[in-house]
Amino acid sequence: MKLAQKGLLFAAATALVAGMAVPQAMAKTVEVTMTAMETEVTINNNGDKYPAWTFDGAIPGKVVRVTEGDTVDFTLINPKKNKNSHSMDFHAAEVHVLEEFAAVKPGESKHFKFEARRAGVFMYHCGANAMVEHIARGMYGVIIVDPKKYSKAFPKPDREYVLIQSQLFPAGTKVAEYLENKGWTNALINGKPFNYDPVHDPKASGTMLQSKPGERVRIYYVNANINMPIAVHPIAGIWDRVYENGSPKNILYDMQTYGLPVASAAAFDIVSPKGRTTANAIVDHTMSAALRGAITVLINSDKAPDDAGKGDNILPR
Ligand SMILES: [Cu+2]
Repeated sequence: MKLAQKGLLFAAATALVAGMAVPQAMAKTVEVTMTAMETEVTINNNGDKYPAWTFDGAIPGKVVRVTEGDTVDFTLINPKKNKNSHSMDFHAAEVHVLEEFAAVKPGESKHFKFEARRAGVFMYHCGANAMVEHIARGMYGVIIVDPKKYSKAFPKPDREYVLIQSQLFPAGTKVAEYLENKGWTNALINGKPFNYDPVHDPKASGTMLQSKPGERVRIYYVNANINMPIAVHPIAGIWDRVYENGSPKNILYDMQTYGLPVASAAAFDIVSPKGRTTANAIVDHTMSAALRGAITVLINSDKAPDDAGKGDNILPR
């Protein structure tokens, strides 16, 4: 064998040992289309209606999920029948605020792409003028950017849930009133007060969050409030880990309460005791928010269905 061939063989063997020859998950392009809809939605467990502004007709908008390195190919449609301009501001994007995030008039649409370069959990929202009103009326959601690889420090969880908290102001609230934090009536979790808490609201749908004893449950918690930070605490539990901004690089251990400023998000891991049924109440320990709706029940029981907290069920509607 010639020396050059030997060298090539050696290089190939070294690459295999170093793991270089193992194909990595290819970065992909993920097409996402949303339609701005000014429409009535059901805003509580009593069935009351609210004149919302939404992405695709629901509060919050759909969960966007990609892997670090993927390209998001996004289109926003603003139908002619709408009265207002709308826009999209992905907190996971690094672009030009006046270009990609520009407002789109009724009857027009906008297309842009960005590479989701950083793993984490990021809010998205409409940023059209007056932004405060567009967020308050429901135009927000979450984009989860999964890391390329899970690890011991950032393990793949057994179940996952998205909880997006926001403030409900009465229909007709003026911009100045939003800015003064005046008149808000409820804390919404995924669009309704006590959405998953039949203890505090017997009319709650009953879709509590569920897991089996001993499982690792990861909660992606987003602060879509207008004015208030959130104190995220699992009553009768301790956060095994909190990943600030949802990043595998930012890990805190054994936390009781963790604060989320407005427009931020984090991933919270909880692992329930094995061998018995337990329940946690995941609250915003800011009492003015908790008692207005920011309480969510997580039941840890052998009866948890296998598909709860997986796939499309991470945001129960
Ligand atoms: Cu809008």
